[in-house]
Amino acid sequence: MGSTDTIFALSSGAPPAAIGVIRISGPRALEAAGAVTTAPMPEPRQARFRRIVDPETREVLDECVLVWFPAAASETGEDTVELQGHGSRAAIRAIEAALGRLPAVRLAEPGEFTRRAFLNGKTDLAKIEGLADLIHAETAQQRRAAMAMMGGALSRKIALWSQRLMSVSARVEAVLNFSDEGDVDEAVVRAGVTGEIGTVAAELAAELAKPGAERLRDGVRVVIAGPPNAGKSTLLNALAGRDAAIVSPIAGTTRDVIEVPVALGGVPFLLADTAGLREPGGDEIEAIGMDRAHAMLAAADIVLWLGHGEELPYVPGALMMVHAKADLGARPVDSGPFAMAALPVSAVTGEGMDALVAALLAATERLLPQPGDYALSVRQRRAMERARDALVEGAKQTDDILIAESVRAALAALDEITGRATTEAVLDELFSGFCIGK
Ligand SMILES: Nc1nc2c(ncn2[C@@H]2O[C@H](COP(=O)(O)OP(=O)(O)OP(=O)(O)O)[C@@H](O)[C@H]2O)c(=O)[nH]1
Ligand SMILES: [Mg+2]
Repeated sequence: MGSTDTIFALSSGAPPAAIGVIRISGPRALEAAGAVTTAPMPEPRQARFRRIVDPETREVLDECVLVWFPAAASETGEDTVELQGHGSRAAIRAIEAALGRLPAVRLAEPGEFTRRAFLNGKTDLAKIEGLADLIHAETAQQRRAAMAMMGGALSRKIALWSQRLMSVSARVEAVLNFSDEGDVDEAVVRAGVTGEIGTVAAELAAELAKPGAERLRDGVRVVIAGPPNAGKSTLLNALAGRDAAIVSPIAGTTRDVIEVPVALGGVPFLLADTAGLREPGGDEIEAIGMDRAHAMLAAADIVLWLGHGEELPYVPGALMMVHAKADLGARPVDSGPFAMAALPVSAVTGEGMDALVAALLAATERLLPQPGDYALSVRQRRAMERARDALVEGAKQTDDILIAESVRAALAALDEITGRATTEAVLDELFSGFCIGK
């Protein structure tokens, strides 16, 4: 499977659909498109109506709008043709079979179009990760962060850090090469170099301290907990907008953890309903359910506690006291170390629900990237950590050779983020997560 193969794939969504776009990319893209259509190729980037035919039988398989993009200005950096036909399963299967019979033309592997764009210098890995996130974005917040990454916000910062480190490198080399000639004041250069290395290390550390992409991708973990019958499942259902959990007047209804992803105010949340917590004494299943509830509390970003303060177990995450069933009347104010105003909420009348959602959104501010900012993926974070560590080490060194070595290591780690330095294995891993046709 040489990279000079011409590849094709359905790039639009799964058929049946109103339209189905088959993309062909590679040195034989024009030839292949010509073989399965009737009239000559239109001018580049001009949309023209064409019939798609079987090259052997000349049977008409579909009708389409054909556009071709010459290599210099195409997305993949190769000649690319788009056949924008109908999203018919049978038509697409027939067209794909016809294309697949042409010599040196084959079905694309997952992410292969994007991989070619990367290899042809059309984009970098950070932008590609942004693109992948955009495709999978389900909430407004995810979309904004993905757009920032895809638009090159991180790539630009990496480029600036790299430039500064390269200039540091040049200064260190100058000391190394010309120190015996007496025209370089070694001490001054070395102090400047150490200062700049420390500054970049601090900037990388600040970047790493920002919220990562995990919560943006998986949702902020909100655990609803409290004593049995407090109204936890009813509250989960009200927030989720559907009857995800069973509700009943019987204390001990919920046994297992019920997780529901939901977008509130454009922010992704993963809500979890848990078994009511009370003194042991119930059956074995209830005991297991309570163990699970405790495990969820330990991993929660935010806990909605529907009981009194005195009943509250230790929670490491943010805590919000909720006075559920507020329609049934006020409740006595908590006393003691956990005294904290409880938000009155009724899942039945809707009272306090808007305030609860607003409080949840406010609590996510330190957990999610700021609107318009990107979030680092685990891969990007690891590389950036290595760059920071190398610089922290470098700033401690007095030997010029070791300083130069640290800066080189940091530069190499930063290059991994954009893919200037990367391995086949990293690319395979990254692109395997893409769909065919992307
Ligand atoms: N009036 C009123 N009743 C409510 C409200 N929320 C829940 N209830 C009722 O309280 C009872 C218990 O509700 P659930 O949501 O099952 O309570 P839970 O905390 O999940 O209970 P367990 O799963 O047993 O721990 C049900 O009969 C609900 O209809 C509310 O806001 N107002
Ligand atoms: Mg319940």
